Amino acid sequence: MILERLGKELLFFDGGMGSLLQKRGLKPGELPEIWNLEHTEEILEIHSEYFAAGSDIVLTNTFGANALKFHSDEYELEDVITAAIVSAKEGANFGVFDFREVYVALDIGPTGKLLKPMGDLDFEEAYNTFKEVMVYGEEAGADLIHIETMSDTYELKAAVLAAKENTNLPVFATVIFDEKGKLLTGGDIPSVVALLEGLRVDAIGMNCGLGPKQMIPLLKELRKYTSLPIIVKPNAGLPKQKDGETYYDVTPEEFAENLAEMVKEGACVIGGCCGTTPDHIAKMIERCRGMEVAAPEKKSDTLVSSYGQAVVLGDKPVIIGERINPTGKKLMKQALKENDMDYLLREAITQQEKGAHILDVNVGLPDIDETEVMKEAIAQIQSVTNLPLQIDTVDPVTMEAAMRLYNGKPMINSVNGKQESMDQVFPLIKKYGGVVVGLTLDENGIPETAEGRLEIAKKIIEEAAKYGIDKKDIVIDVLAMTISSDPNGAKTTLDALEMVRKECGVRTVLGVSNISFGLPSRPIINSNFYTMAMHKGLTAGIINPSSEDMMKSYYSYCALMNYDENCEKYIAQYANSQSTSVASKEMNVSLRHAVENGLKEEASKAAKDLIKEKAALDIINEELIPALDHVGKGFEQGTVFLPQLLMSAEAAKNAFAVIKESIAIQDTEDEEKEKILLATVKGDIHDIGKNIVKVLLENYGFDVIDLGKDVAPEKIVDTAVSMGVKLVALSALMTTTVVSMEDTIRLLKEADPTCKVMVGGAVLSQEYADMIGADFYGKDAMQAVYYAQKLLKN
Ligand code: B12
Repeated sequence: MILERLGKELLFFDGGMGSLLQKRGLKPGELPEIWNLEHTEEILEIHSEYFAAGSDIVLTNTFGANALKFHSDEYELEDVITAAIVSAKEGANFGVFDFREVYVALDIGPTGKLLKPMGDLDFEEAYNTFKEVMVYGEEAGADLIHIETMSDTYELKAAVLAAKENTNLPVFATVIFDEKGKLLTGGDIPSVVALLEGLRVDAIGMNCGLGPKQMIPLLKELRKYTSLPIIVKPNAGLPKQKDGETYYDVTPEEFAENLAEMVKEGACVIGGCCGTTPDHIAKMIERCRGMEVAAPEKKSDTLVSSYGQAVVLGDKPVIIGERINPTGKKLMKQALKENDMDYLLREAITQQEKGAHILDVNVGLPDIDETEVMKEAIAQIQSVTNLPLQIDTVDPVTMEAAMRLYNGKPMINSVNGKQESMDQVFPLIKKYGGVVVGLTLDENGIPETAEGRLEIAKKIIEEAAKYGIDKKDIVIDVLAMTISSDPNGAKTTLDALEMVRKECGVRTVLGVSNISFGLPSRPIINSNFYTMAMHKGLTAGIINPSSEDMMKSYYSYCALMNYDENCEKYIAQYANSQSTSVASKEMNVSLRHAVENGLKEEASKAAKDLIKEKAALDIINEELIPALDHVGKGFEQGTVFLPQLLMSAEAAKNAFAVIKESIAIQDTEDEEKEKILLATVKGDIHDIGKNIVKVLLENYGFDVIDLGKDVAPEKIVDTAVSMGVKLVALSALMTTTVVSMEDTIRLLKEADPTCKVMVGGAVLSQEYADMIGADFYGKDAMQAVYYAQKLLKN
């Protein structure tokens, strides 16, 4: 069994497959997996070469073998996968000359589609896609599942769940990081660790994207957080281009040396990805065989995560925003009843802006479908904020539905000392991962003494251990009882906090505001109690981050206890503040704010308000474009990630839909309209600007034939010629797609030298436009109209 060896001895993977197939004649565009059936001998030969080089584990040729990527009229997916496994097994017969035990890993790559809300692939559809492949793979005899090259935590979660729920095979998972240690969708190393450890994979690591040298710092960081055996499968260096072809230039010797370094840094399953060959692997094994492996070290960090970041519940206190909860909040109740998700999103963003680290989400109301509303709330809140969430519900069905859908490792509120509660909640934590809040109450209610609460805390921790849930994944809530009815309430809670922290060695959480129920000026009591609680060891206070008093407690506590280096946060917060209390006003969201934060409904509303006082074009130029520029810059600097970029784009589109309505088509005459062909060029899916150009041109009486985005040069040329168009308008927003704009212009001019081309889009300039042979460059949509009028209306 591979699991018995994993982490105890060095295990060797194989190397690249794609480039070896290309050498053997795989054509561009041809599906490599078809070779499992049509060129079985070649596949078998590659596997046997890797086995002969010394690999312990080889990956099947199934990277793209899933229903979303693999389309063939001739072959069934099941046959492709079965053949892949048979070839890999056969490869061992030809390549293994000693009597070592070797393994065939079913290779699982990404589906090639983006999951909602970034793309249109549903989470469960992704899950089912992986499930199908994995079930075939296990049937055909795979020894383990290796999920690799994942760049989105959500897709990764779908794949791991599919493996865990439908097979009995060990699961290895590796992701693709950039040099800063970030996934495409923004996830960092701790967030990947939190997710994968929560889902209980057997080994974790990284592959592809980088060469071994660039991976070493990331490996160190990974080792700091993970308790699992670490896999590294770097490329043979960073990709280089020559004559339009990609190549990698790290030699087998250098690769071997670098990988030995990685073993010293803690990797215990090693292999290669793109550009590596049996020679690289042979040299690597020669160099590393016999090296001692660093046993995986158990870490005790309490981590919760979202798709983009992890929050450590450690010595420094963290804030859990309490506002998304109907209890005692009339407006929130109404919003939940009316399914007004934007209200929730606004609360989410406000709390983030005010300094919350985690957001509590509780939608429990008697007369709503809690499960459905919770699912929607989680999905929507995760699309506007990357703060980790606390799923707060007493209903196990809602809890499971939310945990399944959640992108990351959530905090779960809650379990308690009642047997029934533990029986329901712990299996869910074991399966999906999460940090669970344990309330110190049981069948006999809430103990009046601190000792009584400590006993329940111990019971919860012991029971969790039976499921293999480590105490680092439990935070205890010793419960704050209101002092107006229980005079010893605060003291008992504070004592219990201290005992639990010291005797159980776990982190703690507390809903702070309950303490003052029934008293006047509650923030005074709350904030003082909050400070006392932090001093007794409260890790996470569930508070209202918009409360000035609570935040003062928080920032001053952190400054006083040296959790705020050089009092930086404190100074930033209060250096210029004169006022002592600012009444929290209902936030009036500006269009810029709505677009920057990806609030769709708010963006339409703000646009509706603005259009009453401002001209459409001014709104576009002064609000929409600057807002998108702002997120674009953040994206470039690595502070904004694709999901947020996407939500901003959606919000901008919503606003534009409103603005568009207000631009009444002026032209009513029946005259024959001049045709203009419009498209965003091949490879480019940015179409917001193009759509603005379209509306303005139509508004000025032109007949716009809109071919959409990502349009091939041939299609543009064919349409222009067949429809006798005299002006073509092209949009491109990326440096990489200006090339296809150039191709399009060249082909157009060949087909019809009289046809004029105007171009635009953020990356273009007059110089660029001249260089690629355009007739006109317009820096904004209005310029498109002026040029069209000059050309066609004279
Ligand atoms: C919104 C957005 C997205 C949205 C697009 C949604 C959509 N349906 O359009 C999403 C999230 C999908 C997206 C995806 C990606 N994006 Co993007 N995106 C942006 C962003 C933030 C805003 C673009 C925008 O809509 N601006 C507002 C409109 C109104 O402006 P505009 O298009 O320039 O149009 C105006 C004028 O230029 C002109 N105009 C436009 N077309 C034409 C045509 C003619 C004929 C004329 C005369 C005038 C004209 O008129 C318009 C109105 O005045 C920009 C950053 C930025 N500030 O530009 C990045 C940006 C363009 N994206 C970028 C990147 C890298 C990507 C991705 C590759 C990210 C990824 N890793 O997957 C993918 C690309 C996928 C692909 N193959 O195309 C980079 C490009 C870098 C570069 N220089 O090459 C940018 C610059 C961000 C950055 N700074 O890194 N993106």
